[in-house]
Parts: sequence; structure tokens; C-alpha cells
Amino acid sequence: MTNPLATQIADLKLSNPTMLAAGVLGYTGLSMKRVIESGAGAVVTKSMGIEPRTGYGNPTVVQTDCGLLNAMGLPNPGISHFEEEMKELNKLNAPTIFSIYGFSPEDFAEVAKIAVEIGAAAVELNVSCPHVKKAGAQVGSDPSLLMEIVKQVKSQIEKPVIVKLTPNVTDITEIAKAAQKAGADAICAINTVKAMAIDPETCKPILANKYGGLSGTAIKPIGLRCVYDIYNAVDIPIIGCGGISNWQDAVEYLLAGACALQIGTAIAFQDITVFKSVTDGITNYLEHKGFNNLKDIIGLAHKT
Ligand code: RRO
Repeated sequence: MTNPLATQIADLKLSNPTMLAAGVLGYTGLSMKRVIESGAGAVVTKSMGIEPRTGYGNPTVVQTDCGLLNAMGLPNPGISHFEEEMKELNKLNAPTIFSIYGFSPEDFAEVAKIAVEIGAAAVELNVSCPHVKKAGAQVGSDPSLLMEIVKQVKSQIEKPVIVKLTPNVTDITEIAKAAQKAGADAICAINTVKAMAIDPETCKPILANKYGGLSGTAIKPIGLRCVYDIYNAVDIPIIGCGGISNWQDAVEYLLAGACALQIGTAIAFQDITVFKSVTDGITNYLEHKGFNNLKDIIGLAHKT
């Protein structure tokens, strides 16, 4: 019997559409193993670069009324140090996607090559962190620079290349089209929304970096709109990300055109059982509505 929740991104096969989003529980092999065992179809690591980075000073995270605001500043051990962590993950059936970043197209290409050498099933280019200068959203808002990054990465690896986009641009579809033109295999939308919090007592911004990225339920309508628009603009698969915390959110993203879904902040507000509750909920929805499989609902909101 075929699995109604099976989905595919280029040659990457997933047993269900849920993935661990980059940045949450993605530092160690053991934490990602737990996420896979709790039902995620794939995991994405914390973004990694060539050199280790300590990131910003504290406070790096603030809880707001409607989600989390973070400015971690890309802390990571450097890609090579991740080889050890992959020993656990390479034994499992679900793919590990490496989120990578760089300060130039050459950096991205070098990190991507190492990622694949140590076991990445795909790479996700982080061109969308809202608050690291000369990386992240600064490169992902420039279509020609983005194209050069994608081309150089594609020339180095055979595995699928996913491009994670920032919503902090005037027209996200222009960036998505540039990524497709340069050879990207998939788009992930969206990274966090640039935001801030101020403490009335100290009269100062709370985050040490002042600005951060907002994630969680507040950004779901923004992510949904981006996926809906990108679906009309490109022909490559879209991974929905932003504020997914239950099966209804997941179904909305599928209807908008996503073929897979990333979950991050909901783990902080619930726990890792969220992957199973989301997949169970999608299964029940398909049955209840008389759909055969995920393909029946991907992009369906465009046809009504
Ligand atoms: O590390 C971070 O501060 C961070 C990253 Br790399 C990102 O892509 N998005 C985000 O909200 N924070």
C-alpha cells in the first residue's frame, strides 16, 4: 500500500512532510535523532559555516506575546566539527539536511562540499538570517548575488539545493525566481521576520543585538502568503516554514502550495511530540475530506 503522506523534494524522499526547522535542536546528532524518532520526516541542522562562531552575547532570545524573538548570531561549531554528530544520524532512515551559510559564493560552495562529504542528503542555503551583516538576508535580498551563490554550490555538489528565503524584502517572488533560474532544486519560505522588543523599565532594546527575528504563530499568515505567491512564480517544490504549530497550520501551508513543512518554535511551546500530532492530524484530515494523498491538496487553494 502506498503511503499517503509520502512527499519528495528533487530526489529527496520523505515518509511524511514534516521537518525540523533549522536553528532548533539542530546542534547535535542525538537531539536530531530524538526528533526523527518522534516522527519528523527529515531534520535540518543549525546553520553552519567554515569557521566556528560564538554568536552574540545575551540576551539572545525574548519571548513575546505572539512568538519568539531571537538574535543568536549564527553560533555554530564549524562544519567540520559536525562529522562526529553525523555518526548517529547516518544510521537512520530520515534524511539530514545541512543548513549552511557563508560570506561569499565561494564560502557557500566550500561548506556545501564538506556538508555532502560528511553525509548531508541535501543542503539548505541560509540566505535569510535577518540580523547578521554581510550574510543572511543581506545576500538573499540581492538576486544577482543569490544566483552566483546557487550556481557555485550547484557546481560543487550533486545533492539537492534548497534556498531558504527571507520575508524581509519587497517582492519575495523575484528572489524565488532568481533562485530557480540559477538551478535551485527547492525553495524554503520563510525565515524569521525582522523585529525588536524594548524594555520599558530599562528604556532599552532587550536583545543584545537590538534587532532579531520573530518566529512562531504571529508569522504564520506572512509565511502562508509568501508560499502562496511563490507557488505562482516558480515550478520547483516549496517547503513551508513559519508559525506551524498544529495540523491545521500544516494543512493551510499545503493548500497554499507547500509540499513539505518545517517546524521549529512550536517545539519550544509544546515539545517534540508536535511532529506526530501534525502528521496524525493531516492523515485524519485527508481521510475525513476524502482525499487520497498529499498531492491531492498541495496548491489546492489556487484552484478554488
Ligand atoms: O542564528 C541566528 O541568529 C538566526 C539565524 Br542563523 C537565522 O537564520 N534566523 C534567525 O532568526 N536567527
